[in-house]
This record gives sequence, C-alpha cells and structure tokens, in this order.
Amino acid sequence: MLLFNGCSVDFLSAGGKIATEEHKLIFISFILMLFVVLPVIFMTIFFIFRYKASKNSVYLPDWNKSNIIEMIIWIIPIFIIFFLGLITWKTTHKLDPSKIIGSKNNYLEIHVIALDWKWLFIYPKYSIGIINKVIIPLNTTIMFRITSNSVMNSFFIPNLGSQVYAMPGMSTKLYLIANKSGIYHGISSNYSGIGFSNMKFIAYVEPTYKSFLKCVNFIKKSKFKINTIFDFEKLAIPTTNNFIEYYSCINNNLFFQIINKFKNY
Ligand SMILES: [Cu+2]
Repeated sequence: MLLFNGCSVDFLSAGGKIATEEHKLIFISFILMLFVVLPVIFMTIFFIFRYKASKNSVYLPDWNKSNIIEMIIWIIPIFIIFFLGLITWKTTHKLDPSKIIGSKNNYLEIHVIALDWKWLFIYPKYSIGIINKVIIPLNTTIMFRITSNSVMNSFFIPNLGSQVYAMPGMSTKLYLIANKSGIYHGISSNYSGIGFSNMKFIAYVEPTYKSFLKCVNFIKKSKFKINTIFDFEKLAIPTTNNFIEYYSCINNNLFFQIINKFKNY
C-alpha cells in the first residue's frame, strides 16, 4: 500500500490480520481498474491528435467496423470481470467474518450490544461491561458476538477489518485479531436515527495480555453494576453523545436475555 502511505483514512491503515488481507484486495482491484483507466486517458489524448482536421486526413464516411478494436474492447473487460470475480469468490470465503481465525480453543469472547445511541461491550469471562469503548489484547483472537437492542446497526472497526450487522433478536459473529497496539476508531456504519452520528466507540489494543488484565481489574472495581435485565433497560434508555462508562458485575446471560426479548415479535 505504498501509494497510500501518509494517508490518514482509517480504512487504509491496517492494524490487524483481516484488514491487511482486505487492503491487498483493494490494491489488486485498483491495479486491475488501471487496465481500463490508463488506456482511456491515453486514447483520449491520442485521438485528439490523430483525428484532428488536417491536409492529409482521409475521409472515410463508410467505415463502421474494426475487428482489432472490437477485440480489445471486449477482451479487456472480460478478463477484468473474470479475474475480479475469481479473487472476490476466494477472499469472501477466506475472510468470512464468522470464520474462526487463529487458534480454535483460545479466544476472548466479547458481547457487543448496539443501543440507541451507544455501544455496550460485555466481557462474559470477566463480568465487566464498558460503554463506547472496547479493550482488546494484542495478537489474540477476539470473537465478537453482536446483537442490537433496537434497530439494525453495523459494528465496524475500520483498521481491524470487516463490518458486521447488529440486529435485534439475532446474534452475529465476527472474528478479529489486532497485530498493532494502539487506539482505533469504531463506528456504526448503518444509519439508525437521530443520535447515529455520535454513535462511535474507541478500540484500545493493549500491548500485552497482562496490561489488558490490568484494565479489567480497574473496571471490576467500578461501583456501577448491571445485574438484571431491569438494570440493563435503565441503561438502554436512548442517549446521544454518551460518555465512556464502566460497569462491573454483569450477568453473564445478559446477552442472550436481550436476544430473547425479541423472540415474541
Ligand atoms: Cu445490507
């Protein structure tokens, strides 16, 4: 991605395994499209000089076909479409968000709940929850289980890779690995009402599992607790531009209780 160095667009600076693969795909598509763009630019300039009126111009009112031109304008697009189709087929299977990456038994599970208009992250293993911030350890497979307590949203950390929809009454899965520690931006990439534009979160990638556990222990000391679905309902009251908040003592079943609420609809 040499061409884009110095570019501050989140999506173009990879912080994880999946994002790196996706960037390769964008780069290949970019090169492929140059096969159309460059000849068009060249021909535009060439034709201006070649076909301008001059003393030596030949007048050909009956000209209507050139097999060479026909061949070029058909073969290049067919080649591009075939090749793009092939790599899209291959990478969509390879980068399927719900496909496990890294080791099969060792992953950290994080529950993601889209609210109006904030994100709630629950760590069932550690019984903590955070609003609008997610902390993950470096080089660790993260399994996000995603749902929504309201309308459809989309969970997206552009530096780390794929976006996945959050839908009420459903659970979607997204596996990600961060290979660079740092702070990334997380967004909802699906419009969901008035507070949508500030429905953002921060993703912290901690350099070690130890430093990650330090954060966990800090959050465990929070006096704010979510124990029951009623505590959760209070939290789920719509707010805009919500601060980062820490909760301890989260009921490990909360995620599935939230999904079950919608089963009767
Ligand atoms: Cu769609």
